[in-house]
Amino acid sequence: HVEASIPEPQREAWTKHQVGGFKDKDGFESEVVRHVETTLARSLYNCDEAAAYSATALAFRDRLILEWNRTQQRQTFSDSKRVYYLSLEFLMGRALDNAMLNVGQKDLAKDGLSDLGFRIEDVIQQEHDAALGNGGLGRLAACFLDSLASLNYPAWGYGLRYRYGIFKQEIIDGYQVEVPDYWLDFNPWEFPRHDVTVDIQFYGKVSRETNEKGKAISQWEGGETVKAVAYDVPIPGYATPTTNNLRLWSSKAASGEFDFQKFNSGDYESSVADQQRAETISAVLYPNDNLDRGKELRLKQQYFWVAASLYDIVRRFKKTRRAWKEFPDQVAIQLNDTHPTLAIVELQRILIDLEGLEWDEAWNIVVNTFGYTNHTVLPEALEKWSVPLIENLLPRHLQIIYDINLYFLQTVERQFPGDSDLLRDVSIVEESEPKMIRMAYLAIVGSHKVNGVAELHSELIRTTIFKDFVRIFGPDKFTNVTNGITPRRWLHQANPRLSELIASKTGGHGFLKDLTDLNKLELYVDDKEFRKEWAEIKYANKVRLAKHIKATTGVTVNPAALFDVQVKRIHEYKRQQMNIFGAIHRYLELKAMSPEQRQKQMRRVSIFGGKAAPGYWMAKQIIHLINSVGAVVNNDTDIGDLLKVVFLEDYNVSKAEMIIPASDISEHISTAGTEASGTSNMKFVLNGGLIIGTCDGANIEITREVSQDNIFLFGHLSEQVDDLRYAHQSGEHVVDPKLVRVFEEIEKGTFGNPKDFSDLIAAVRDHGDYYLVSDDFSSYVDSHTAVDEAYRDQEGWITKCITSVSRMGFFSSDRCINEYAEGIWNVEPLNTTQDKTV
Ligand code: T68
Repeated sequence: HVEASIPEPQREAWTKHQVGGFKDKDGFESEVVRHVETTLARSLYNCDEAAAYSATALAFRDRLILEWNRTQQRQTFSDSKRVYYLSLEFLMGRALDNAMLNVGQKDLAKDGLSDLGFRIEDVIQQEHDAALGNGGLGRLAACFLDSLASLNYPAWGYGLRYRYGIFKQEIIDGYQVEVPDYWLDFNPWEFPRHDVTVDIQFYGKVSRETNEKGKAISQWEGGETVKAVAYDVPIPGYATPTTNNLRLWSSKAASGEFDFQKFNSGDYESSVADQQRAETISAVLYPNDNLDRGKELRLKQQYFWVAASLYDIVRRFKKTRRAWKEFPDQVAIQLNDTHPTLAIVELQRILIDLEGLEWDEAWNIVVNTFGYTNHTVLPEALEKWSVPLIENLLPRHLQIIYDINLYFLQTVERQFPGDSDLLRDVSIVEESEPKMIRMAYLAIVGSHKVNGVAELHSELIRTTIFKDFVRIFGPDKFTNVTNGITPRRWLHQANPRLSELIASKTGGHGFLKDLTDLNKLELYVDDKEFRKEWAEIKYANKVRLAKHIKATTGVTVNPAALFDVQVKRIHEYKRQQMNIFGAIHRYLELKAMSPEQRQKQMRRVSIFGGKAAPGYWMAKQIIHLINSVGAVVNNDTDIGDLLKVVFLEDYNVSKAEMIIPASDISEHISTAGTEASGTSNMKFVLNGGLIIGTCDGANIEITREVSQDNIFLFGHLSEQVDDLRYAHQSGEHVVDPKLVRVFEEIEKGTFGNPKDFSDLIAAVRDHGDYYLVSDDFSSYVDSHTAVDEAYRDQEGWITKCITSVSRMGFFSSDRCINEYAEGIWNVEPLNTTQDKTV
């Protein structure tokens, strides 16, 4: 605020006292001790690892916020265009390790902590994950923030500050149990901004008045008001002073207090009810991925977050005193899926109702400001909101949506006269009972670019779910930006030894800024010493995971066995059921062998992890089946360590950082055409694991980069899916004989009560096998045989791994962010004068 800035004569006193943060190990130690003794009110007599974590985090936070301040000043003075990334989910994971690495002071902190009596690894482990997301979509947003800062783009993230992130998963008697994730007890990474608040309105009614100039003005009045309070999280770039901002909104009662009159008259409950109702808005993350449930509270969350963010963005723009038509030259807003689509309507409302612009001028600004990223073609995940629900909660917005639709359909009618089928098909309003608003259509109409997240996916949206819009708007509005991952977290942080080995061969850590530098590794693919170290690192990572498996499940696994990993949300389309059926098949084959034959087989550990949405019955059955199979197989003395099946509880970002570097083969086996991209596939390959997968999502582009020889592809293609489904429905569905054998074994009770798994079997055998598990089963099993054969040749395997890693440069989220910046946002990085070197 200009009003709050210090007058010229007093500024000297400020600059004299400017704080600098710690510079060396000594300075770091003194900051840690100061925080332990003052901020935490403890001493060297009661400083445990948790306190050491808190003090270390606070010391780094102080550093970050100084850079944050400077970055914000630089960005304001430069007056350049900013990017705003609106995402209902940010799956950040832990912050301390990342902050230490990005500012280049992990070694210093390691030595400092050791002087003070702590091991840095133990201190890092104390941190609770920030788990404000479900899966891929939320983690992508987190990788994007890292890249935006690392590439010096002026960018902010906007999200919700959930009090409860994704639930913690416990496995009890083989079943998933959900436990609340209260993560805010101590969170040093956020700065509450109690002075940055926005009043958000809900319900009420719209009145229309005519002003002096005879123009009709709509006013949204009455209803209830909730306060949005900003919490800022600094996002440090890697090896750059740029520290961007993630602003998360928290809801509070507008009065901030409960009603004392009600309270004093003994009506305690209703006196706190208003307050609680307001705070409910940002209380909890919805735990569904790729499913839309249409709950009112979810719509409230969406509007609350979008309205607060837009108010903030518009306030910042207005300070520049530019003309409205320059808004899209100053502001790019990216919609992470349709969850923030109301932002389109809200900006149009601000411009026409509050700022007095004409509809067309306002709409032009809106369309040029927004870009929309689609993350799914699954029909059950495409958001729709019922008209009565919107009408009640946001009456003015519904009117504006109808007007947007009217003008849109008028242009379609002019372009394709008399095509009433087309008008019905592309209408933002679905003529159902009740009527529904199709949010993806609204997002398309209100954005200048629409992108998918991998080539196949972008092609599918152009040719299937959005094909009519390609006819209307032309092909240029639709584009592809293949997803990427940040190599800072997913290589340097998760796999420090591999990162150092790569640095020793590629001439330093440059690959962490330009991942295509990895191609230099291909020169060393035959280097004996290098290969030996490579194998040792993988083995050490497997030993670490084996210890974790022992500690958390009690199962002993042999680190020399092939580790086969599938970790991701449990979903029928991702086909964990096919994986566990495959493991049963393997078990049956082993059981049928003579002991001599058996001893010639490859040893395997099948590792699963992932959460099921609490209301997703089939996903929960899959978890139960995996655990039930494990209970039998892991205790079968005929089998020994030829096969182990384990389910790792509570898969999250920090567990991923341990699991991914320990994988030999990982599974990305969705029904072709259903997984928009996948991003863990990239993480596994980058960490020297191979993948088995279908021709789906980014698997296809990974194949293009690493070549067919270094990936295990199987199964039907997306072009074949419709025909196969049609055949299942019309004719007899013949289940693959190997799968029939698996079902028989389950039904015999080998893995516990068969009733527990009957729906899983019925889905394939009796209900049309929508996800084509049977159609792909035999090629899946064959592909696993090929994996075994390839792994038997250890030298050949290592060659495949090194070659693959060297070709993964394309999958950096830096490449991805540069594509958005150039093709969608039209923004440039900001020059930071003194680029730090790490
Ligand atoms: C994922 N989507 C895609 N959705 O499934 C994955 N959905 O293929 C892709 O790689 C990733 O996005 C990034 O593009 C999700 O993760 C959700 O989590 C979600 C959450 C709420 C509602 C709908």
